[in-house]
Formats: sequence, C-alpha cells, structure tokens
Amino acid sequence: MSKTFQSVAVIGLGYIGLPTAAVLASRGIKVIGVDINQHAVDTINQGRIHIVEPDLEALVHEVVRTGKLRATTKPETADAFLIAVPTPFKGDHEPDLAYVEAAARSIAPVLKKGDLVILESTSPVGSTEQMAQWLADARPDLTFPHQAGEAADINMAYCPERVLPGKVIYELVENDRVVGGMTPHCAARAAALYKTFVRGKCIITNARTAEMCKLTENSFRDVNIAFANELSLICDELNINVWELIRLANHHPRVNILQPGPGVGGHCIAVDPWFIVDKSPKTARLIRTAREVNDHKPHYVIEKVKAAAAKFKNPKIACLGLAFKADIDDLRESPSVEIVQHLKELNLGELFVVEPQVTALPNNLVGDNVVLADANEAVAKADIVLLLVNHRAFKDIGIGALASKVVIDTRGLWEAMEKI
Ligand code: SAJ
Repeated sequence: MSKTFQSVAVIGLGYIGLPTAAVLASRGIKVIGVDINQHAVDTINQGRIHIVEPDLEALVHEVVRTGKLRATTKPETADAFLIAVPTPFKGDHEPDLAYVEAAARSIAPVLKKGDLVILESTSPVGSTEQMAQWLADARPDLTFPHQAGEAADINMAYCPERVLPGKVIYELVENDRVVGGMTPHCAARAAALYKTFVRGKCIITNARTAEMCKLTENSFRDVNIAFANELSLICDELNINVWELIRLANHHPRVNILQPGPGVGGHCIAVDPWFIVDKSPKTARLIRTAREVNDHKPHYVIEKVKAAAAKFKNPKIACLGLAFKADIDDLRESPSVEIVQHLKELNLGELFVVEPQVTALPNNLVGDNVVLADANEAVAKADIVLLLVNHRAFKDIGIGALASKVVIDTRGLWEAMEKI
C-alpha cells in the first residue's frame, strides 16, 4: 500500500518549482521549498515572489501565511522530493546536468526508506537513471530502483513540466501529465502525488519515455517554427507577404503553420532539441537543422536593419520589445536581446529600446548609443521601427505614427505595413 504524502520538498524555486510548490501547498500538503538563492528564499518567506507570473504572488502569499509553504536553502526530511532545477547546455550544446547532480547530492543525506524522488527538469534520456546512481553512491545504506526494482527503498520517477510561461498556474492544474516511473510502482506513487493537484490525466509510462516525451514536444514546436521562419526568408526573396501566405495556407483543413519571428527564445524550445541531437547526433538531422534555421533568424534580422540603416546618416532606430515572447517579462535566451546587442555593437545609430515589462536595460545592452524609452517616444523619434515582440501594448501604435518610417515587423503585428 502506498502511504500518502504529508510533506513534499521542492528543490529549485524558479519558474516551475515555485508555482508547483505553491499549488501543492494550496492542497494542504506541507511544502518545503529549497533554493540555493538566499534572496529568493527570503522573498518567498515574506509571501512575495522573485519572478513574474500571473496569479502566483497571491497564491504564494496565501500558502506562506497559512504556514503550508516555507522556503529554505537546505533540504529537510520529506515524504517526496520534486527536483525542478535548470538544465542548460554547455560547450557545443552538450546537456549540463550539474544542477541536477547538486540537487541529488543535497537531498541524499535526508532521504529515508519509503521516500519518492521525482525529477521534473527537462533532461536528456537516461537522466533519471543517472540520478538514481548519484543517490545510490551517496547512500549505500538504501536501495534504489536500478538496483532493487520494485523492492527498492526509494521510488524514483521522471515527470516533465509542460506549462506555458504566463499561464503556469492554470496549466499546472489543467494539463495532462506524463509520469515515467523507474518501475510501475514508482510511476503509480508519483501519479498519486500529482493527482493531489492535477485535474488533467496522469498518464503512466517508464522514465526514459517520459524524458524523451518532453524533448519531443519542444522539438516538434521548434521544427514547426523553423518551417515558418524558413518560409519568411523564402517569401522575402520572392516578394510575398508571409503572414498573408500562412493565413491562406492555414485554411486547408490539415495545414497549421506557426508564426515566423525574430528567432526562437526562452530556456526550453531553443535548448531541449539539442538534448536529442546530443544523444543521436547522426540520426537527428531534421531536429538539428531546425535549431540552425531558428538560430540563424536573428542574424537575418540584423542584416535587414543594417541595410535599412545604410540609407540614413546616424539613424534613430526604435527597437520594440526585449522579452522572448509576447506579454511576459522573461528576457532569458531572447532573440530580441541578441539582436539589440548586435545593433549596439555595430554602432549603426541611436537605439531607442522599448520593453514595457522592465524598468532598466539589461547590462549587456547598456551603452552610449542605447536608451530605454516608451513606445510612443521611441516611434516618434525613429527613422527605423524594428518590431521584435508582439506585446499587446504595441498593437495600439497607430499606422499613422508609422507611416513615414521604415518598418521592420518581425512578428507580423502590423501586417498592413509588412516589409519583412
Ligand atoms: N515562437 C515563434 N513562433 C510561434 C510560436 C513561438 O517564433 O509560432 C517563438 C516565441 O516567440 C518564443 C519561442 O518561440 O521566442 C518559444 O515560445 P513558445 O510559446 O513556443 O514556448 P515556451 O518556451 O514559452 O514554452 C514551451 C511550451 N512547449 C510547447 O508548446 C511544446 C511549454 O508547453 C513548455 O512547458 C515549455 O516550453 C517548457 O518549459 O519546456
């Protein structure tokens, strides 16, 4: 018989770990949130949050007030451990599991017989088995599923998060979850934990398939965005409006093309496909090419701006948007930041950068030729208007205000003015 979960430790209180901790706590489970970042821990313990995500602060405030969520820098004993730490890549796109290893080693001393350990971080195939080995090395007094199967002292599973930034609280509860156990019993116990807050289905599989499933979902999206981005380049060559083209093609009942943009950003879609390529370098040809097509797009946009700027003496360029996508504050792996940084370094003219979601320029964009401006001011001053993010706020910029400008709209927000 599985015992119920009285307490859960969530390791990593970022964009996934903190919402998950808060939602679990809101279901009456005692949650210990663990993060190496003292500032994040202090902020959470005051009932506030260190990231931006709609509805999260109110939830954290409530569960901290009721004592259901407490943050700390050191893991404590719990019935289940959920690991949600970053898995970036290093070198030539090799997965970097250093944070997962550090998390595993940090929980090892407090593990006890009967505990459940779940890895949620997006990880290459085989990572859950690797984590079991790290734990087994640290705790030779306990048995793990790769050694003892169903008889193991510790149950282990992989369960990827699949929530969309900006809709995390809703999707955490409503999305289906893929739950991959190292054994069927591990999967069943992990599913029981998720069922305490997930309204979607909890679908059981093994850990390796669950790891690959997450990578597959994001690679699927990356390949499809690459198709749209490639089309945008072809349409440019052929003098066709790509937005109109896609809209028309999507009238076909079995065609659903995504939208071109300035490149693919964020810490998921631009990263995860490489985890597949790293494991199957010779076979994953389409997945690798999609990454290359999407990574090339910012350079294509820069070339467009250079060509436009060459027509002016000291041009003023309004760069609208820095976030990696619309209506969020997240600048991580943002193609817009990459583009603006290059434009700054090229010293093409004066840059008026607009990002309604931030109050200061990121360090790499600070320079004599760059100012943070509001949208109306930037557009009014600009010779060239470069639209990088389709924030709702930019939609209202009137066609009139843009009429005398060179407009490079990488998102098709002002389709009537479309020039890229
Ligand atoms: N993008 C385009 N064109 C599109 C769609 C997106 O250029 O048609 C760009 C966006 O502007 C952005 C990037 O792609 O730069 C990624 O944005 P996104 O909205 O596609 O995805 P993320 O990174 O916010 O979240 C994804 C989601 N995965 C899928 O939709 C398959 C989410 O469900 C995952 O939980 C998340 O990755 C994750 O954490 O892995």
